[in-house]
Amino acid sequence: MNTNQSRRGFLKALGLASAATLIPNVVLGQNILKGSTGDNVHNLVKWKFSGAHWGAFRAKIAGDKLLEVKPFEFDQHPTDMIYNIPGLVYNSSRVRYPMVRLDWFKNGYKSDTTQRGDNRFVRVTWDQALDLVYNELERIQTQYGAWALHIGNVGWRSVGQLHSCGNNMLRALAMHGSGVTTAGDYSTGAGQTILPYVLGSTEVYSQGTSWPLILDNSDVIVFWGNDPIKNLQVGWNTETHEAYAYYEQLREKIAKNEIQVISVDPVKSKTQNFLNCEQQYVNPLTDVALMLAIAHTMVKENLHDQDFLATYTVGFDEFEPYLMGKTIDHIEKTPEWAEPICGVKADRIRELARLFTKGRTQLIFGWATQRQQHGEQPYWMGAVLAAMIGQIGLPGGGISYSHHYCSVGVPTSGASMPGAFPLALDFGRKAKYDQPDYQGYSATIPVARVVDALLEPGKEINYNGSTVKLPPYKMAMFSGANQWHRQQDRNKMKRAYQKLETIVYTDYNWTASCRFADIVLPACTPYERNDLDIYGTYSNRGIIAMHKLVDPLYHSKPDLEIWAQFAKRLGREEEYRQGLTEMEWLEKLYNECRDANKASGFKMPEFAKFWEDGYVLFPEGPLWTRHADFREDPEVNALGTPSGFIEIFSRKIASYNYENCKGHPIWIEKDERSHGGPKSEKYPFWLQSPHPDSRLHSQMCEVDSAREKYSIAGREPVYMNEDDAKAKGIKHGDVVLVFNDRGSLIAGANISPNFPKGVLRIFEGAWYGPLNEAIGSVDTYGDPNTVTMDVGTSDLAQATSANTCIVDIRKYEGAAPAVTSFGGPIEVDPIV
Ligand SMILES: Nc1nc2c(c(=O)[nH]1)N[C@H]1C(S)=C(S)[C@@H](COP(=O)(O)OP(=O)(O)OC[C@H]3O[C@@H](n4cnc5c(=O)[nH]c(N)nc54)[C@H](O)[C@@H]3O)O[C@H]1N2
Ligand SMILES: Nc1nc2c(c(=O)[nH]1)N[C@H]1C(S)=C(S)[C@@H](COP(=O)(O)OP(=O)(O)OC[C@H]3O[C@@H](n4cnc5c(=O)[nH]c(N)nc54)[C@H](O)[C@@H]3O)O[C@H]1N2
Ligand SMILES: [Mo]
Repeated sequence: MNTNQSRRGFLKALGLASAATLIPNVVLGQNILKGSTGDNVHNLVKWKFSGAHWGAFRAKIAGDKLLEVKPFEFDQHPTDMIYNIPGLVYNSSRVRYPMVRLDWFKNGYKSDTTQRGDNRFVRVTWDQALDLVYNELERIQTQYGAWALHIGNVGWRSVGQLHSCGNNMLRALAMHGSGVTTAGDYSTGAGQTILPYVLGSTEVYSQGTSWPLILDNSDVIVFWGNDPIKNLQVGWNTETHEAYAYYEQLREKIAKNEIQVISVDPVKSKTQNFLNCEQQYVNPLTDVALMLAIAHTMVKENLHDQDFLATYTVGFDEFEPYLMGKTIDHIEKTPEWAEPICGVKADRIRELARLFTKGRTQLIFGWATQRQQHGEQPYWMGAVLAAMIGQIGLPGGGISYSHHYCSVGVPTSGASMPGAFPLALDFGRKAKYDQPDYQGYSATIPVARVVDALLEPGKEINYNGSTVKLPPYKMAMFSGANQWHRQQDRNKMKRAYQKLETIVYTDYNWTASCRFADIVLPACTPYERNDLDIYGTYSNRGIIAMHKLVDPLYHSKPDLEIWAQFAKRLGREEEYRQGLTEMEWLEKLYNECRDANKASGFKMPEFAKFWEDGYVLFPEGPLWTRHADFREDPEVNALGTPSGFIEIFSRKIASYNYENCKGHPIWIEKDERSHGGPKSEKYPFWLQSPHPDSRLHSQMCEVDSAREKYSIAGREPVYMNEDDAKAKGIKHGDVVLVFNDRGSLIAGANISPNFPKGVLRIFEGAWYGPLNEAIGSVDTYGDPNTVTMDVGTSDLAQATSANTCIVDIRKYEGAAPAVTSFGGPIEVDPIV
């Protein structure tokens, strides 16, 4: 089935293919929202509408019970993850009550912090818990000052513009005082820092060339360290999954030899298997060596586009001598030089150079190659390669860093999207503690360096051309993030967290982050409150109503309620809420959006109608080519770089004098690397920890029915190839130990032909389940960040290096300890 056509058919049936209109629910055949026709008057079965990272869906409710969900009919490529939602709501790992860690309950901020992680907690009332949080924040602001409060970066929270838990916590904290915040994120820390110097924007969070133009114009598409078929399942906002239709068309074109697609990846990815395309194996972490040698061949064989380089770029003349072995390391970057590093035969490297310059070539990078030590380099070198090919700004040519994300490449509707609950203070209002004195410490630190701040307080580090002085913060507040999943090196974290006096977590799930906190506040899930969301993060395809499906379970509350109760302690509850109820807020956000759209010709129904229907959809916008305006006129449409051109050499970066990020891209050996790299004699396997196929990070790991499908012997799978397994005496289904000097974890062996020799995979987000609170204790479930390395990518971005990690593996001898990750805290009575 050509699903793109059927999607268009669907739009057409709704009168949307050409003009902006509303969608009456009845067009769908029957009034699905009103329950099935067989219901008798006492039947309480209802269908409601909602959205999630996994897509929009309808939910069947009987009484106050969520029974099942089915994907919204518009979604032609729903992910199976959507079916986990009832299991997410009804889960034994839910945070049920406000909880305080036993020793913190007894001794407050002077507690024995070596007990953190023992999972013993005391149940308290909401008033007790919020008083404790409030009093601690008072103490921190008065005893120390703003530098002592760390306000954790908000992670993948849930969708919903009103209850967005990050905005709610940040707004409430902003009413109270200031704290240390973070810069960058775990996803693209290196990419979003380097690319503004090179291409003038972060590129990673940008709309990309429309898929129809790529499909019509590309001769060669290269997915470089990129697995879109796996990663397009989720979106930052409610995901439409529209991009999948284009991958189906691409698969057909590959079968007909109309487009050649190469996946440059050490692993046979889900995308490669889906498209049935070529794989270009490369040794892990060595892409820059491969790219340099491709560039070298282009120069040697005069294949590079010198007109493009002269017109649109600066600095090739400083880069070329490096390529030719005349500067820095004085090594010529020949294919023969690269072969032993990257594991690609010299002749094949030359072939790739010829192939990339023969017809129209679209490079499409994923984000994993920048989530490694020196992760700035592959991104910069990718841009240099694309500049040498000379097709940046042409449809189906040039470089993209975002097509694997949130249906980038599906044209943007152009409609305005609803705003969100404000995270800042209203105009003219001030915080209670309004004069932050950071005592010489930095008020903002790079997000991945938050553990270093605790272990090396006062240390000055380089960061993107400036100096950051790490504050030895005393208290940390988190919401909508799972720190004990996303941050690297658990045992380092254990050591560091002992220095913290108080940690407050707000979540609906009892993750390891709650286990290692002192005060835990139970949020409800997004399915237990009313909200609305953007449908299609980049396509802005529509607006989704998120009906409350069931009442909040146990003592959990919507984030907005939690922080409104906190604001009450400041005497600012009304101000916090701006005097509006939940439904009044939704109506306001909707109506503001409706007014904005009226002006640009996008019609939206009255709020009540939208709320009953569950959605508004907008027609697809015009096709678009990234960087086309720059190509057309590089003077008028200059890039945001210092020169306005593509910077192959950056004077600015060169002026920082960083050893690990120089004025142009270079090959730098890693601290540790498999396949003959440093330390590989001791730890021969590369452990990659990409994004899970069956979860969103740590979200849904708690869902037992989902875990049953992929776990091995009750543990997170570690994927490996047959030969490696044989050599280690490991069989499919065995319980194994993965270890290095940083730590060890128990996992279940999954033998798979997708993995080459020397490569192991454990998906990130596996719930950390330490045997006990002691530093060094084994992780019983299989969290890869038990063994990953916590160092900055370089002095430039100081981003996460999660993918630079080598380990060894062996069969687990004897009975493995039970998994401790799931099922919530050990509730204790402080009196006994
Ligand atoms: N080894 C390794 N580590 C990685 C990565 C990797 O590739 N390898 N990737 C990194 C990347 S790119 C990312 S983005 C991060 C992701 O890291 P996180 O964003 O921390 O990951 P999530 O598991 O999505 O955590 C979101 C948390 O918010 C909670 N939550 C959801 N909805 C709500 C709500 O409504 N209210 C409240 N209060 N809480 C809610 C969830 O229960 C969950 O605990 O991980 C990073 N870590
Ligand atoms: N299903 C699902 N989708 C998601 C997410 C999720 O948790 N689950 N998370 C979302 C988020 S927050 C993000 S940041 C994105 C992440 O998007 P990415 O960072 O692009 O995705 P990853 O899955 O980490 O890795 C993609 C591919 O890179 C390859 N790779 C790793 N290292 C190297 C290398 O050194 N060289 C080469 N050539 N290839 C390498 C891996 O083998 C893998 O096939 O995904 C988003 N999509
Ligand atoms: Mo991410």
